[in-house]
Amino acid sequence: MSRILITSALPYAAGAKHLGNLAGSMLPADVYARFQRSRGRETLYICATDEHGTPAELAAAAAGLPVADFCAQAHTKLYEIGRGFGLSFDHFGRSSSPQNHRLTQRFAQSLWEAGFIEERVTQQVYSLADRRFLPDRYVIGTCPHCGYDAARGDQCENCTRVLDPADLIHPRSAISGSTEIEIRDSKHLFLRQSLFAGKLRAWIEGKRSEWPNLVTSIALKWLDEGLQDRGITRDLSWGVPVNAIDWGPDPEGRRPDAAGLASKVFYVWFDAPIEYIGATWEWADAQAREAGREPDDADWERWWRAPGAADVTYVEFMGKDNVPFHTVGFPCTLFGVNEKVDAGGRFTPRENAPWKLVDELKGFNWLNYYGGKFSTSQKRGVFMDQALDLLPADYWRWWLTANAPESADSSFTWEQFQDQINADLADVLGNFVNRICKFAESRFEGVVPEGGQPGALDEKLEADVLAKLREYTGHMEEREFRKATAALRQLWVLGNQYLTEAAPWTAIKTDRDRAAVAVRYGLNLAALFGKVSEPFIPFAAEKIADALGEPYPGRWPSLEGGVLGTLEPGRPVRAPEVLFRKVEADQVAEWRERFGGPEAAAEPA
Ligand code: B3M
Ligand code: ZN
Repeated sequence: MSRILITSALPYAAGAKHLGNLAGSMLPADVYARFQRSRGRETLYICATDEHGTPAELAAAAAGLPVADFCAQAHTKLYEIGRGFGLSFDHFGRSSSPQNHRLTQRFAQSLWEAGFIEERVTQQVYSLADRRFLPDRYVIGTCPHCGYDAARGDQCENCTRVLDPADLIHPRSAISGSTEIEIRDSKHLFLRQSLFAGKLRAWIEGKRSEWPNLVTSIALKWLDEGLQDRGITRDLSWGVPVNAIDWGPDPEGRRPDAAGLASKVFYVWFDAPIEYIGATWEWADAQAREAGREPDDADWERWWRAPGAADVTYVEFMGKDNVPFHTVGFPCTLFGVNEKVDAGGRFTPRENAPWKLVDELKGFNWLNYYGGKFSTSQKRGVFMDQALDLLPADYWRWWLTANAPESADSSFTWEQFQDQINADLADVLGNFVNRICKFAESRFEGVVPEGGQPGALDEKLEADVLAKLREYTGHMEEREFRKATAALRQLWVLGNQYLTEAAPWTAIKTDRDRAAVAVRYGLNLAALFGKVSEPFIPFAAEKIADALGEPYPGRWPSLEGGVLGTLEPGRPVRAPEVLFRKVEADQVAEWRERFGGPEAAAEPA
């Protein structure tokens, strides 16, 4: 049986995450991880904070904190919010960890020695007042196209045109406002991605039938536009330092200019995906520490390197904006450390054990808020920390996966949220579990009843449930979350229909055995619902398991049959506390007021 390695895009340490971020990466990854664990597969779900680069520096400066302290705080906060949502990370790491520093440097060194990195001199903006190079977006000035006077060096927010800092009229530093800036030469390392264009295309073409169309079409579009070599270093102080590397010669005997590269760090998009591996290393080290043994590289390498990782299926989850970096950028890094190139441009595998590339990539479109964008600056839409103050995690988890932006963008509206939560969770699932457990409590002394013979209705139920369960499981294996939640809802509906038809409350008046059969089947249905709903609504699933004396988290039922026979007669059961409360109209009115409604979304982002 294969092992499952799962990663979700690493949230930037900077700033709050809105529900769209959750819906397009961490939440579906968690749902899938819970499903695979319950199926009995050895599963590792890895995530981390992405702590380097300009966004973290800018956010730390805005908060008036040293960037390292800022990131440490942001990491803790994001981890806690994640736990609040029930995200079952096996490890939630930090891209600033020593393990990621080591790996990033080691990969760069290896790429250099294989001939895949080149040194180039580039022109960068230098601020005399700040005594530092300025990243493009730290330079502001007047847009040459529309005259907007606070355009950033990478893009004009007003007319959206992509800019170069040199295009700006009256350029100045965004840090100090100083106009004393000049263009200076700066040495940088470039990953020769263009060498891999053919190899990448063949690899992605091979994934066309497996990966969502969204993902392969984004990747192929990038390749069609021509694969550019990519600068992998930056003139910043916060990040993985370049100068700590003990460079060996490249195939032509050259070494990088160490002095010219001092005081530079790797580009955040170079080190961030490497942190998937780095965080696995962090996890293995933490495991060893807990067990009181010496860390062993084999513990994390078995997830990432052949031959140990031959039975690993690696699945990535992310929003569509991250797809190019995972289908082009990171694979180029990994191709490069797995191979070398000769003078004729031919690739040969290296002697060392190759690193694993992604097997399945699940990409998502945008979740919008009333058809407009979620916006931190405009305070439009709900952010992760706020959401948990309003309602328990399961409500959000259910709605966000049932409406996952899989084949197109989708929109959150309070009205639709209310309707769907009330219909699916309160009326269908919650009501079912409550009704059957209460009835067992009041009429069968709170135990699973004995006696009676199943008849045609019960047998039909069993067959219908099994068929639906197979369908549902298939969608889960395929990571089709909308289809999966629809099938799960239909499964719950089968339970309600059965209870209505079997009507134990009527049967008990004339035929106690008949009522006993119906209650026994009903309780077994409730236990089954708890088990198979756990990936989406883990908190409610635990309450159901507790009420029915079942282990939590449970094992996925066998698809061979016998799915309604797990609760033995005589076992004590009780009704759980209310599983889901209805979302009320006055709550919706209040939240619309507070977070914005359709009128807010109509304003430009
Ligand atoms: N932090 C971008 C984002 O949060 C980035 C993902 C990194 S995945 C290696 O959208
Ligand atoms: Zn403009």
